[in-house]
Amino acid sequence: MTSDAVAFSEFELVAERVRNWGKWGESDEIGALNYLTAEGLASAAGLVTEGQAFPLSIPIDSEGVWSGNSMRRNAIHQFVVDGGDSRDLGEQMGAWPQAGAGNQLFPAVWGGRTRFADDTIFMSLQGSTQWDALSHVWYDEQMYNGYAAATVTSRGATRNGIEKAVAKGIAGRGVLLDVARHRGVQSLPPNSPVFAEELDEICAAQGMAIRSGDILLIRTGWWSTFEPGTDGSAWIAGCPGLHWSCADWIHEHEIAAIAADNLAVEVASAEVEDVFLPLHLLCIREMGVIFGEFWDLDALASACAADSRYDVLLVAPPLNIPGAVGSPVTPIALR
Ligand code: UVW
Repeated sequence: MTSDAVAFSEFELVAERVRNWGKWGESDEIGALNYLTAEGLASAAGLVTEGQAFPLSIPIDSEGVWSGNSMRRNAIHQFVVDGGDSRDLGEQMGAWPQAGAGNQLFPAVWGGRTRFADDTIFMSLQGSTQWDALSHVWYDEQMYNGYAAATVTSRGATRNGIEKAVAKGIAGRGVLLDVARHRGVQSLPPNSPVFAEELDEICAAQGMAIRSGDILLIRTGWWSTFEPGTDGSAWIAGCPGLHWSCADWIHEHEIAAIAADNLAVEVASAEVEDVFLPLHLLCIREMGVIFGEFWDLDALASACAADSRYDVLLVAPPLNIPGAVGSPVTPIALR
């Protein structure tokens, strides 16, 4: 935390101002996704005029940013049936004395011509291109809409789980705000904050008016600075992004969700006394605005800059993992 960190009491004033608890009913569990409407989606579908599709996900593999991190791990991807197995596993399995009824599949299938491969993955749900669920963060034992933190149990989140966002369906108008291009840099420098005034400047420069229900795509350029072999810890600690004071701007514009090409959407350096990731708390806990992290926005940004059109149809469904506090996603921007 920097020495000029503001007092928690100042943060609390903002928190009270932007809190959306009860706005969509006492039992609401999707927060600002309520801003996504049928009209908004139909209108966003009209943005698909060029026939271009941009997948916005980073690779899920062992070369990610979490090397040396004890909380999150890079993905472990392993094969259950591979190409060598597909040649002679049937014969070998048939010879195994411990082959049970389930394993009889192998000799049965391998007796014919059909072959297949199968694989499995072990990964941190927060470790790659993802959505944070509304149950991902909290303070003072309460999360979005006043639910008790204790409802996030070792069996999963019984409130605000990612499956609630799945049921809503995350699709609508995505608006790219290209901060890096606006500043004329490949990437913002480490720990560079983005303030609301700059968001307004970018909207004006890009000719964009933000509407209720928009999903913001914030490009800092930070993802483009990561390569396999990069010191993940330094990369994580240096993440530039939105300053927590953007909370009022996000609230006033009725943003449905925010995704960025960095670790945390917000700048990594804490600037509020006793609070780690203050914008997470203001958006996810107070407003019910979910965050998307590690989104690769570079190819989309080039296409948007080429024809000066920065809005897209965004389709970004989380995986249907009941009780999960986040989910991997391969978002698609269509234009
Ligand atoms: C934390 O690091 C707590 O959250 P996120 O992965 O959303 O940045």
